[in-house]
Amino acid sequence: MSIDYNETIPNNVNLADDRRLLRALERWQPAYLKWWEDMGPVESTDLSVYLRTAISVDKNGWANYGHVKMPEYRWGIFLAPPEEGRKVGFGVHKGEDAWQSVPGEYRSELRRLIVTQGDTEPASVEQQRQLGKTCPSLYDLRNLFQVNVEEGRHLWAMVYLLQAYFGRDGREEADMMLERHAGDVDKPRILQAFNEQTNDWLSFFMFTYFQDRDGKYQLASLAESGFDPLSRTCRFMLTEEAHHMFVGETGIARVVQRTCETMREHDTDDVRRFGVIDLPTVQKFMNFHYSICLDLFGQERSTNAANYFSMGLKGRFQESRIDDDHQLDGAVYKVPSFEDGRVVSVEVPAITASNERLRADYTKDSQRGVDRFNKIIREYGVEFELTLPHEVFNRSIGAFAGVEATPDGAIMESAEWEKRKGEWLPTDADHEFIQSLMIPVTEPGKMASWIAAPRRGIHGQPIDYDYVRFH
Ligand code: BYC
Ligand code: FE
Ligand code: FE
Repeated sequence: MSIDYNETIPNNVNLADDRRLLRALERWQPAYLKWWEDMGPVESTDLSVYLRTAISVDKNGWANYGHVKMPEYRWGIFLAPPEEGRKVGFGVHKGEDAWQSVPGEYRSELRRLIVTQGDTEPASVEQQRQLGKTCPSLYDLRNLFQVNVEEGRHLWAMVYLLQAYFGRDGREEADMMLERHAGDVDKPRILQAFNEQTNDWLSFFMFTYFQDRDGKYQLASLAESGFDPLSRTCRFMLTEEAHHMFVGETGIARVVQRTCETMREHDTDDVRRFGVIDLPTVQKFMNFHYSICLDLFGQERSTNAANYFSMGLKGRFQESRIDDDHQLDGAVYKVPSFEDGRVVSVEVPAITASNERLRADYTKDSQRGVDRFNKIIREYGVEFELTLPHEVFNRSIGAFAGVEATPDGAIMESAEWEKRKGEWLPTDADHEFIQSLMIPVTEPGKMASWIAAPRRGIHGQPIDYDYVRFH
């Protein structure tokens, strides 16, 4: 049986004309579909979901809406349109023509970046696979699946690069993307935050708020790459990432709103008994997700990062808008460090500090949404402020790995941390409580007790639209 891949895989990379790539994809696609069936959203095979599918990169094509049977979703391969005469924007090759093929001397670094990026995409789908069973509404169920299919597409994007540009070892790496699994003891995903459990919807909203935002910042840095196909791929992925963060931000906002409503209505902050999530618990989940996401940026001082930058493979956030030489000759940057039991700030060569700089950009962006959550809380006249924990809190990578501290950054002994960490991170009892709220709501327009309705529906549809049809 022959499959018209040009038809089943929407693309703008001339797939039909590239026989070598087609053959690689012919091998990989069935394995991908098998993985989706085994490791993707549970019990989703028969569902018909109101999804957006990218069928081209222009304004009208990239967001095509309609009900789709989940396994028949058409995962496509899209690169943002080429920029005429694009140059390498930073590093030692600054000003040279951007590379249309892999520069031989940087092959392994480039492959490693693409593999690390690609690995996170299926990981997130695996982490979220149980959530469909406990959706708080059809609207949310649809958003979950939208995020999942797009993360699947992001895997396709990286697999395309590996198969099209890296020959045999690229094909092997593509196969391994489907062999590592989130939380697997023998073959875990590469980055730790992608091995954590995401088994409840509060975690899902925190994930899409914080972890997908790491995606935004990493993709933005890779979009600066001198390797043009990577740059173009990431630029297109970023258009999809915006929606994932929207799901996270509006999800947390709706939780906060529902809680504050209930606090006002009953004039109490003891709200768990009304089936809503108390704000201290929201704070604990925030502490957890934000801190594990800070780890995703790597070490504050990193020779890997310095190499990626000088080689022209991975830039800074919005590199071209930064007013400097883009080579960081003699430039310095302040990074946090832990010395004599104290957090201090030390000046290091800026080129080694690009992980830290990206993390700082990320923190600023994360804070903006938290400010909006606090605005909602204030509007209800509730006295409570959500905050991002200090960078030293609950870290496993970098200068603060192994250091114990409160969310305010007060250092403590590990014995005390063990005793008190339940004040700041979700405890088993907190997880149990959240799980007790995870009762599926599948009647169009209805919401679970713990979350407010969204302000509007999707793509002009009403909130009580049947976003997911069960057959
Ligand atoms: N966990 O020199 P360093 C997304 C390792 S999210 C475990 O600082 P580097 C998405 C590191 O590998 C975006 N290990 O590392 C979101 C190194 O190992 P070796 C994902 C870690 O390379 C939601 C050693 O520690 N994209 O798209 O400068 C849903 C030394 O570290 C971790 C990318 O990450 C960790 N957290 O920085 C779906 C972009 N951190 O060499 C999708 C590509 C570090 O000693 N990746 N290590 O064996 C990169 O740019 C870099 O690999 C990192 C790490 C920024 C992640
Ligand atoms: Fe992604
Ligand atoms: Fe994402």
